[in-house]
Amino acid sequence: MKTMPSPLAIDAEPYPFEFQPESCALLIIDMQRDFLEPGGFGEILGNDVSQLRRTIEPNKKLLASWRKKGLKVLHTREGHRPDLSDLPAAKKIRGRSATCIGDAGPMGRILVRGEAGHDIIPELYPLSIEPVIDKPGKGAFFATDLHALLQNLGIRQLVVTGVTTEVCVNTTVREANDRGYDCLVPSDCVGSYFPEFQEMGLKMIKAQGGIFGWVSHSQAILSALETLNPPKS
Ligand code: C5J
Repeated sequence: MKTMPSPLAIDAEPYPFEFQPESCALLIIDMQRDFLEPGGFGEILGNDVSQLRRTIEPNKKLLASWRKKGLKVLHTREGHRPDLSDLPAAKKIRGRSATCIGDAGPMGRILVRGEAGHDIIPELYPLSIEPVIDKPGKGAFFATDLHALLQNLGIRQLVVTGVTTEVCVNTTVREANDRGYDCLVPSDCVGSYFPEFQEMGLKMIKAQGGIFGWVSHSQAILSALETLNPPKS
């Protein structure tokens, strides 16, 4: 009978996360040029992109180590079809901004699939074997095939990173939790334009005994990854 290897305990709050590498995927949320790069949609809206850019280096290190161990990686991008047929009117007009989704921006049409600003930043660019989930909403499970992919891959744990902490990361963690996944969020690999939302977004995940999941630091995950054997070729 095949036995599962015993899980590795990763230091986390509210208590250690029992990491099962072969059934755990790294899910990187919306590390898109329009959110992170100077001159993108995020900055046009008046946000300080440096609050998000500090997550690039820790994500790069985590991604490199994750790939080295041959573990599963998935990426998401928030955006819409070029004809905007999947963009609800409520989302288009929300915020009453002069420039909104679908309009011309500095990196092409804002949050439209295929445009430069919609793509993932070069520092974390997906490999061809890594699925990219194009999502029209904030949560990565809404109107996508993410759940089916994870089920087919035998995944039941997620390390969730990316932006923004209180919006797409939190929504995705909540959706994942309701579908039976255990989520671990490394605090230095998620970012918000607003420091107070960064703090509260993480607190909300780990509150009440880990109501939506666990919060840790990428170093704790890197240390656990170091103990794993390299993949069999
Ligand atoms: C937002 C996201 N904040 N990826 N998107 O609109 O969090």
